[in-house]
Amino acid sequence: MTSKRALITGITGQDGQHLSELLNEKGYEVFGLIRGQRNARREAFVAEFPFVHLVEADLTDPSSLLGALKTSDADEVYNLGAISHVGYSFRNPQLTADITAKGVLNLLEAIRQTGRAEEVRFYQASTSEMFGGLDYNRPGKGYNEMSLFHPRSPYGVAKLYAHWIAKNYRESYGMFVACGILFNHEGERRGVEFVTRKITDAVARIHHGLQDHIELGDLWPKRDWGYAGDYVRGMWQMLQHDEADDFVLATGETHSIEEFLTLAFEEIGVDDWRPYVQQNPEFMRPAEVDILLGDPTKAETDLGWKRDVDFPGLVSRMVQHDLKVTDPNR
Ligand code: NAP
Ligand code: F7E
Repeated sequence: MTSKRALITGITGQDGQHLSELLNEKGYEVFGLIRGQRNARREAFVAEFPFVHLVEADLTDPSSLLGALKTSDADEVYNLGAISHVGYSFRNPQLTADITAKGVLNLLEAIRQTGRAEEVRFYQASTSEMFGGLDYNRPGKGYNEMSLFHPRSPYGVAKLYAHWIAKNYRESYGMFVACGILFNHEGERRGVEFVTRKITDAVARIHHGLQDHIELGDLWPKRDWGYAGDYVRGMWQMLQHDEADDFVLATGETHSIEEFLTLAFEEIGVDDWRPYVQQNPEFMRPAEVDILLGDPTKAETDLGWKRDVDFPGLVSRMVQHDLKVTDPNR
């Protein structure tokens, strides 16, 4: 057990919830940054995570960040807050730049202003979206920490700024800054605006007779999909490492949305998903990331990180969870 204190931005999001749970189990005093004068997720969050101290702040408001850092007096800061939806970032590019890119600068500067920059360990949530899916780096082998970047969305571009400013503060001010370059990770806490949860939620509702089809965008893109619970463990491991560094977390496998649909519908005994799926251009993007495949060798070797949940296991647990929460008889 530890007596450490951690501050998490993005506490109400998928990873913030998993990380709160993990750090609480490890004995941390957990502080979570919550934004908005009446955050719609606050009540449910407090009910599920009563041990988290919520502090009001916003990544776009520097003085509120300084206040949150002072209140929490954190040893470890996990910056998970962001506009994280790629499609939304095309429709809100400036907001995405303000929060996902400049918000990180605001937070790093606020840490410097506390005078504890050399004591605080900082985690930046970088992403495989920085690679952009153009397979000219290491064809067939998967992206690693040395691969070239070519972001294909306002989200990816904002995250690339965030990644480099975080590295710059590591190099310039001797701060312990770790950047986790995480490939897609999903689970029961994933928002329904993301394709995996949208599918598992719809499959469950179709099974219960609550809806008859699902509308999706492109079905051919491939992603390296893991389980969020495994990935937040990697975030924590990065901050316990003796050196601040960058690490890819991925499964080393890539699967199309069609493969995800196949497994999800099989879970409710449906062999052919096609009659239930309609394509809608509304869910297509101006530029698509065709394929993402990651190589987690460095994290496995240097951190001893290992993922436990495989692709069929991930789809199954998500569908089973959604069958329960959408059951009209429960
Ligand atoms: P998520 O579920 O979308 O959560 C995003 C969080 O950011 C929410 O708690 C949201 O709070 C918060 N937020 C948004 N704007 C904010 C602002 N102005 N100030 C403070 N907080 C703000 O994302 P996630 O899947 O947990 O991902 C966590 C982080 O990892 C994100 O930075 C994401 O970009 C990155 N990432 C995710 C993946 C993945 O596959 N999940 C992969 C690589 C990297 P509200 O409740 O107020 O909206
Ligand atoms: O899309 C396609 C879509 O929105 C996956 C974020 O966590 O992971 C996530 O970004 C794929 C894309 O995730 C729909 O075009 C088809 O090819 O679930 P997604 P994402 O864009 O990969 C990365 C690593 C992050 O860092 C991000 O924060 O699915 N797709 N039809 C659809 N996607 C959505 N959302 N909705 C559809 O109806």
